[in-house]
Amino acid sequence: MFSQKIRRIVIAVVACCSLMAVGAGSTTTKPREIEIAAKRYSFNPSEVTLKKGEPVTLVFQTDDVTHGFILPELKLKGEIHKNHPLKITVQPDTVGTFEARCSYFCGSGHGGMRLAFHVVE
Ligand SMILES: [Cu+2]
Repeated sequence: MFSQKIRRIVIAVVACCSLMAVGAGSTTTKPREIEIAAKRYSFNPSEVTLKKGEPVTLVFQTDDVTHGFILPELKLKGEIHKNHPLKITVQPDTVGTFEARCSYFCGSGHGGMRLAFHVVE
């Protein structure tokens, strides 16, 4: 029983050290970033291709008014404020084309603000 307890402690220490090793190398595993500019009344780029299973950070910025972003199929949403980039990390697990839209009323052309996501194998 005593040795079992020691074994557990050893396993805990090894697990802890391997987590630290992963943490130390995290700069190489940082998700790829895709910058997307939102402005009245479009997203630029208007189409983004993601790879299934690959984590990617979407960085939204605006220089005019507040915009929003919603993509129900990938359970993503947020508000994009001037001088405050919106960062959303996504790891899509479904292949297909999904259409995101602006979710914050930003003016007369708001309804036309669309952004297509193509998730490929
Ligand atoms: Cu809008």
